[in-house]
Amino acid sequence: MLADSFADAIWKATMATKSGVVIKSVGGVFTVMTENGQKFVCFAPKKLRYNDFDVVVGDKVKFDELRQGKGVVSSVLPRRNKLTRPEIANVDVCFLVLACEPQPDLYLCDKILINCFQEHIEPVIVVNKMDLSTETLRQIKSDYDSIAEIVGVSAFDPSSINALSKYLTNGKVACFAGQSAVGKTSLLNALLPDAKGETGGISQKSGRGVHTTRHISLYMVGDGYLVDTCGFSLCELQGIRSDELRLYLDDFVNVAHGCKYTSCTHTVEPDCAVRAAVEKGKLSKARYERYVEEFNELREAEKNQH
Ligand SMILES: Nc1nc2c(ncn2[C@@H]2O[C@H](COP(=O)(O)OP(=O)(O)O)[C@@H](O)[C@H]2O)c(=O)[nH]1
Ligand SMILES: [Mg+2]
Ligand SMILES: [Zn+2]
Repeated sequence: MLADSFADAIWKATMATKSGVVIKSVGGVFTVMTENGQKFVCFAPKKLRYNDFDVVVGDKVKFDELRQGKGVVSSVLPRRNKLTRPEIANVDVCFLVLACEPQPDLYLCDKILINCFQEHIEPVIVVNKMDLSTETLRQIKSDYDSIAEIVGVSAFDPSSINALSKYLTNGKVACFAGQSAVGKTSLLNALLPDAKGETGGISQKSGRGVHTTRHISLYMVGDGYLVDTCGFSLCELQGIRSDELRLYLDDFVNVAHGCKYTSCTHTVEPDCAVRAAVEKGKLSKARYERYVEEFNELREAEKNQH
């Protein structure tokens, strides 16, 4: 209920309740798209917008329709997840972009995969710039084949981009993440000719990421939505303790039941099944080494906090 007055009650009784996805948010005005593609300009009453429940892009909401394409948000449905940079809810898929140049930063790649796992986001590793070299795709496949789906594309080859469209179904929301200059904006522009972002990685004018000054929006692509800003918060590990890092590596979890200790961190403990699998070549040695480095980094940071 929005208001208690009699006039409001009558007014409310004449409205239709609809549901949709918030595709844009500017200064408390939300654009909500319904399943059949209709857009409504909505506002949300203050009491809905408390704490974490402030309405954000990606939220699935119910709203009461007013006249002329306007509406009032009446409830926000439970979220699958919420990213902070950019602020966006209910991300289903992350296109983790890599390329032959700049050289892949696999530490970053692992961090993004860990965050995806934690946030219940399906990662898809996208090896871009296949027009320059196919070697990176081969390497990434040997390291990550069992961990995520991997597709090779070139932002300059529209037919290869179609491989990404198949993840944009059933209203799923996808975002891009990855290091600078791998071609995230180029891929976005190839998929979304209307939402021209600036390519080249760093804005010439401000020297900062070009996306920081823009409002984020969702764009309908096929049957799903694409976020027009990269998922920066997926690039940093936040709130993960060193001793739980192991739980976010799917391929490690699969063999860890064989470790002598259930709390095994796979670093120094005896009878460790993960280390044994690495030695036998069943788990990627390089990925294991990155894990140990990440583990030690988190441990150091924890020590310094105390
Ligand atoms: N050869 C080649 N160059 C690309 C491709 N995609 C992007 N680039 C170039 O890589 C540079 C960085 O691209 P950009 O989209 O700005 O990367 P971002 O920093 O990840 O957003 C630009 O000069 C692009 O033209 C590709 O598929 N092939
Ligand atoms: Mg960019
Ligand atoms: Zn172990």
